[in-house]
Amino acid sequence: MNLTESLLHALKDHGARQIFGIPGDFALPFFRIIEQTKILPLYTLSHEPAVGFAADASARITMGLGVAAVTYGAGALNMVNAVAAAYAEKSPVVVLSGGPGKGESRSGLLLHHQAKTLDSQYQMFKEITCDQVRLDDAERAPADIARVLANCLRHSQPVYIELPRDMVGQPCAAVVPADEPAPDGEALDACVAEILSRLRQARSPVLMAGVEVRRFGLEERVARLARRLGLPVVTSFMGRGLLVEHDTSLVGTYMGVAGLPEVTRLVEESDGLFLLGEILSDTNFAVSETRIDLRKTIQALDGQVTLGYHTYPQIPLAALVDRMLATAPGESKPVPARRQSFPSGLAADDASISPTDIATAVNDLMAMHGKMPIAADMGDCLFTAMEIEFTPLVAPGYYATMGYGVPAGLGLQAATGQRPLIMVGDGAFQMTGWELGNCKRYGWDPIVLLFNNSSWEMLRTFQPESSFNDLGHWGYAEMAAGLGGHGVRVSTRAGLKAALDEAIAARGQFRLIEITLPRGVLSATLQRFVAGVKRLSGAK
Ligand code: S1T
Ligand code: MG
Repeated sequence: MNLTESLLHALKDHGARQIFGIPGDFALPFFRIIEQTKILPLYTLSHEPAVGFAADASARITMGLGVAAVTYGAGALNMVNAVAAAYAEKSPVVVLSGGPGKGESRSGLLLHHQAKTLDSQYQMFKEITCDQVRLDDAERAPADIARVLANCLRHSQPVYIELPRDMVGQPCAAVVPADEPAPDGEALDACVAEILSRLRQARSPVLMAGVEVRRFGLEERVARLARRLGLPVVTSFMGRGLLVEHDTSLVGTYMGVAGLPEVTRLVEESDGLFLLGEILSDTNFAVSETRIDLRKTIQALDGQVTLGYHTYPQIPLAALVDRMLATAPGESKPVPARRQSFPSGLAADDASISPTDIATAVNDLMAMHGKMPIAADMGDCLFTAMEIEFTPLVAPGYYATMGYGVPAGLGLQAATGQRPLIMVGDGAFQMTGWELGNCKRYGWDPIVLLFNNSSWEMLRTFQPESSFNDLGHWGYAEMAAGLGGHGVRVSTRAGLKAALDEAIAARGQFRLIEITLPRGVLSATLQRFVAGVKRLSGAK
């Protein structure tokens, strides 16, 4: 077996199911082996940011490893933003970059794709990955690969693997997965006892399920734990889409002043807020109506548990949940059903369309035809997604990069085979929407809802005097055919409903529905968010 085959088998053994990539001369040798061995299917896309976003989404939706294969320099550095997003949002993406061979640095010439030194790329990726390796020694390679992939899964964060092009065919032993160190049993018991006692004493305990719950495949167990403890469950903005397929008392999404008042009150008045795998970010907590005193919460994140002023180190989330299930009293307790309600029953009339009408139309569609997984970009489309029935959702809810939606939808369909709904603004579509041109080759057929307000509307909402937020009119619907899909533009609610009914009935090509939104019309959720941010900041 050669080094590349050993790496590919290891990726598959650690949960990778496909590779997204764009080759280059530094990567052609290992792309050839990927294609010839078929150990993992390869999907090439058109621009490396999309490769990173698709790999990220595939990891999130399958709770496995995402793999992004690129060439050295221009390819890998083109993907830095997508890998940074995966790092910030704890998505286990493996960056596989081709690299110069050993002898090339001795030529005395600067290499093409080289920025500063030949090691610069490796150093840059150190900032946005939890482990890195250059596979320049076939003897050491199996142990190095085992360590890096174990860290990718243990920390649920990206890792960087550089494959010098003169190493790809070197004979190499198989990779033996690294052992997972067991946590300290006594510390785990003490931690669980303290958490359970804190929750029992609380008048109004609440469980907030964060992204780590999904990343570590714990949704079913957490749903069981919530029932066992009789806890109402909420998610944060970033955690939206979690637990939706599990029987739990999922109340809604906490968004502070931008969320539903009953959910905001439940969280902010709780005297036992249990943050399980939740990232403490501004998009999740900065718009709190009343400042939540995080020192009074129970926080389990990044492999440790903090209660008040003390921390239990080395407490992996899975071990914590399992030990809590083993320790908590037997029967499930009844939890009052307080499920969030969502808009439905769109009036199919000639009125213009608002983002909340889009959510209503999607809720009607899913009520009739079943749930669809959603990939959402950054923009009002993501706030609108909060008004859609609970369904699996991949979105950059914290790092908040644009360009994520379309590639993430492609990654979602490649990884699961399910037809996704993609929600994307016109500004974000201009960045990576063209990746839809790859659907035909791979038989992907997402339904794409393009929120066209001809504007960077989120920015205009905060700075209306700037005309640079105007994006003008692009004929997105007309472009769809040229990209191998079907496009239609709608500007009334009747038109939107008809377009969705037609799209859901047609399979085999992507369906782009360009939705004309009147300038300044925002989703109900974004309106509350903007009003809340302005009120909290004292702005007019
Ligand atoms: N570039 C990238 C890659 N990501 C970003 N988040 C931004 C810039 C800044 C930014 C926003 S929201 C926004 C920009 C440019 C406008 C989005 O426009 P569009 O996709 O049309 O959606 P909508 O019209 O609903 O706003 C965030 C705040 O940083
Ligand atoms: Mg826009």
